[in-house]
Amino acid sequence: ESYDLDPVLDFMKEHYAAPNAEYAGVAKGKNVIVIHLESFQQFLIDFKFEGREVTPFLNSLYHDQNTLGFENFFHQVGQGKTSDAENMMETGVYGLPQGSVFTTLGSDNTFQAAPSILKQNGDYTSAVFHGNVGTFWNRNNVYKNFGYNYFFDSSYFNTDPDNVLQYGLKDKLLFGESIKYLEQLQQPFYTKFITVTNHFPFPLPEKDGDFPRATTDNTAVNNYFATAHYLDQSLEEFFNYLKASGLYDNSMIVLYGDHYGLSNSDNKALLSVLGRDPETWTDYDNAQLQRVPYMIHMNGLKGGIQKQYGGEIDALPTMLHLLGIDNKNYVQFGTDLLSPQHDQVVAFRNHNFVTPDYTVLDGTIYNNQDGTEVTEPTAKLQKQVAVWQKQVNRELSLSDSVNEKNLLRFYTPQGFKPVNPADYNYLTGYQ
Ligand code: GP9
Ligand code: MN
Repeated sequence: ESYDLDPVLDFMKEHYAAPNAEYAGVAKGKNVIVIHLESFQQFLIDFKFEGREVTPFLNSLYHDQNTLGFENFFHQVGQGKTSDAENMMETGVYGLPQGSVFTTLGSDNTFQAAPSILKQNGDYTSAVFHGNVGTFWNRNNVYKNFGYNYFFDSSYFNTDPDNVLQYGLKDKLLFGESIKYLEQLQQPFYTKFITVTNHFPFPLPEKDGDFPRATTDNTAVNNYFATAHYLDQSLEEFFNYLKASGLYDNSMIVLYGDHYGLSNSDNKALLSVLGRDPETWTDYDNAQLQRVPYMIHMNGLKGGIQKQYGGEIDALPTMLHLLGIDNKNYVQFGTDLLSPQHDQVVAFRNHNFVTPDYTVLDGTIYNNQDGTEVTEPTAKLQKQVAVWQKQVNRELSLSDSVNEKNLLRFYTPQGFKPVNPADYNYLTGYQ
């Protein structure tokens, strides 16, 4: 099946976007701290509920002069939810059309993921901090194929019932209790903190936060702002620690939302909070809510709000170029968001897509200027949309073949050493 590789490598050659000279290597040798914002949607940024900013800390970070804040960055997950986001963010390959690539193929497939790339280009030590059991989403096996040196799962933390909520340790405790491990890591390190408190249907005990609840007929909508506010507070506490410890000055901090928190059916109740008329709400509006934050913050970075369209698939090429590592020889389906050649066609897992000017959902074209359906597209527009759809279909099917045929066992990028998962084991904290 290695001949299946050729169309993949052809696509990589055509689709490659070179680094932006202004940003290439500006973070070289810095620690990388990735913060996974569970179920956090971009509409929460700068959003006020009953006159109060839901996420004042993230708002200030988003507008900080040392932050690249992406305004049109979309999640691209399928049924794998968090695990699809992780796969895209760390390998540059999509999740599967159905199910989760982590659970179905993650134990035995060959990956060329961020931890191993950074290990081999800068001798980075890598670790994940996550307050859920390590077997969830088959992470304990997948991370060995990613080349993570450490995986601090719930067994490393104090998971008394009062400290845990739904999928794991409350976020403030995750950040607080991870510090003793973080400080032991050899630098430069590449770390990922996966939060969980802001998870559907967003229950939060009154003692953990007094942010006002909405009063719609939908519990998830009512609670969403309180758990997002709690997550925001946990981030502020963590940043205060990073600054006090000095880690802030030699780290690049990357934050992203993994996928939507409120689904299209929840959005009906959200309208009243957003002040939108249900009569005018369409699939176009649901698609616009699929934006998630993507922020890159580093002391001294030339920041600014970024308008280019992109998604989770573009994150790894962007990060590698900032670290001075060229992704040219890697099989990654996205492009560096900062590159002049960045491809702004954003594919969703279901083959729908958005571009800066149009949103195309099951073949229906919407104009992004005013959100209206283009009922009589010109021949020129129809042709252009067909070209975009063809590329989206090609990109997703090539990614599916990489996953389903495990093609990376046949392709080792020049200079890359394949990962041996047997080199890693994640002993629990209590052994
Ligand atoms: C599970 C947590 C939530 O450990 O990451 O996963 P999700 O339900 O969002 O996929
Ligand atoms: Mn998630």
